[in-house]
Amino acid sequence: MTHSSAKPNRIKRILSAFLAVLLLASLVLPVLGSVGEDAYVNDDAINVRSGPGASYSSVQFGKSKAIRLYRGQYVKIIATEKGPDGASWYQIVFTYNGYTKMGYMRSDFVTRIGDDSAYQAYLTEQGFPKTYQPYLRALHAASGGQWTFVAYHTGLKWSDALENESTLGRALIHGNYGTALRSTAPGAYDSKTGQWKEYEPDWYAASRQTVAYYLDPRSYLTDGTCIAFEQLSGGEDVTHAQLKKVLADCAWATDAIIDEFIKAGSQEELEKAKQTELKRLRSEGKTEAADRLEAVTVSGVSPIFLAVKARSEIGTSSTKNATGYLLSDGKKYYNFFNIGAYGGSDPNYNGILYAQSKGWDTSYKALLGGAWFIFRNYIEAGQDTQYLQRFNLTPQYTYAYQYATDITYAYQGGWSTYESYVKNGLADTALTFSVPILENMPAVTKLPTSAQEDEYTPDPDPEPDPDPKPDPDPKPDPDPDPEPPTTYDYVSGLKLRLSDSYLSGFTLGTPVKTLIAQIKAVNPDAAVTVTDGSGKAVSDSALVSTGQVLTIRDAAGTYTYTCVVYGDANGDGRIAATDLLAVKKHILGVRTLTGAYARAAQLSGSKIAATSLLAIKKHILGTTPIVQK
Ligand SMILES: [Ca+2]
Repeated sequence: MTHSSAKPNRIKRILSAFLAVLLLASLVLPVLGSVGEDAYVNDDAINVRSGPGASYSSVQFGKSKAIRLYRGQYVKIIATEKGPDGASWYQIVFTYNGYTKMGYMRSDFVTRIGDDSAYQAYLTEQGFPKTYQPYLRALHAASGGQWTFVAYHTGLKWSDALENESTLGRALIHGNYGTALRSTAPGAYDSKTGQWKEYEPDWYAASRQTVAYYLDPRSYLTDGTCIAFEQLSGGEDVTHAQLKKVLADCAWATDAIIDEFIKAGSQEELEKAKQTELKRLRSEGKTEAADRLEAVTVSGVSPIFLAVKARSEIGTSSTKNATGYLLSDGKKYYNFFNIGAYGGSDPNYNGILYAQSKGWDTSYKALLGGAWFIFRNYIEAGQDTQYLQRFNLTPQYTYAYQYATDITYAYQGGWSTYESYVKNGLADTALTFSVPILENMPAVTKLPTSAQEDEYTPDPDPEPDPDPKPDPDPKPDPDPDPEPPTTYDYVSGLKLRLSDSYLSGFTLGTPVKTLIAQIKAVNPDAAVTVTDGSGKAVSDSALVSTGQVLTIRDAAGTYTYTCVVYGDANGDGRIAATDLLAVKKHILGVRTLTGAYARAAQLSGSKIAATSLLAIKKHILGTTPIVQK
């Protein structure tokens, strides 16, 4: 008896040593540690269920947000099960905001990567660390091989970059993101009063962990957000047919103009623009500026980037910005990028006056002038991706000349560019991505959360425990069969609309006290609070506004919603000229609208563009009121 048990024990010891090594390996990056098949999600916004079927609840992030995965997301298939619907479901492990999660997805939304050893060899040759590679393989495969990833070795130490980028005041996070992402460092937070310092209205210092998450290039590699790494320079091989697709729904995009976009983005033409500019500076005696410009190496500007920018600036309808705006000097002027179009009662007209001052009296002059402006403002210093514009990891002016303090700038920019590509059938266009690599990076970075986030840990012990220890102190259930509390559907009761955690459909100009009364009419026992974006309670007489957080507590639970009033981009509950200004600033890239505020400005489809401005104008003029959908 005693002898016979010796051998299995020894095997078990060896096995557990082996498993300990496996477990250690899994601590490095749990998704990679799991045993399974490499695969990717092949479509956008796919639900992840807690069991093999659509009737199972969604897997949550932050205990409130249903996780959806997008095309190109790397997943590991660890099992296959039949659902009650007869469909086959995969049990998958994946990374979400840096956390390892597990759930089920219907098998037709998941594609196995298969044998891509040649591509893996390419990634290794590029010098991509192991922790980047699964994500890049998934994105590459999901694009049908159209997306090319090139390593950008910054030579910078991760710890130095993080130190610099998290300098207090250099990285801000909007109030919508909740306090978990804010810095509690002295100066940013007063622990005596519990007050956060507002660096700008409703903008707070981001914590070091928040900065780490957004600085980490891998955070952008789970889906189309990776467009933050799209190279804005180059693009010499973009064809007329490809660009025609980008501008397909633009009434102003004639074949001639499409060719002009391609020409205006070329290095050769931009070199000419540089010489013209040099001549002007020298003739004006601006020697210093001319000398600085002389030293600039000109690269091409991707025509796709130019086209996407133009369509977001001037929209898709026929516009005089593209067909020529006749001024009193008898000439027509053009402005495809709304350069100089701000201020006054008619910003667009100011843009035309700017075009006149630059002599843009043909469409091509305006395109080349615009491309030159974009080159100088976006690409010149080597900051030729949205990511590098936010985090200047280039050798020139490292950590300086960053385009935004918003820590999510590149993340949001990458995602919204992806959305516009998808909308225009461009997701499978040949694109080149320059992905930064830092030295001594941590295995993983995670977006901070307000509560402990549940994570999946691969089971290191495939053997079932033969002798499970009984629960040492089983607590008697005090009430074995409690009456479940009534669940109220406040959203339908109030005829509102819930999308993600955003609540909309309020009648414009509803006072907060009226909203509270309406909720109490559904359930008199509900406790209701409404706070502004910074967490301060709002007065009863305030209007229901974009960015307000509505919390309803009842016996069944706590429901938290962020309010969206369409057209109210600045969050005062009214639709007025100040909202036009907020949207304009967003479009110009001066001040990015995020969260509820961004939603409030999405008045036609999912983008914020000239059409949003027009809709707000029409509302203010009383011609077409904005619908609270
Ligand atoms: Ca407003």
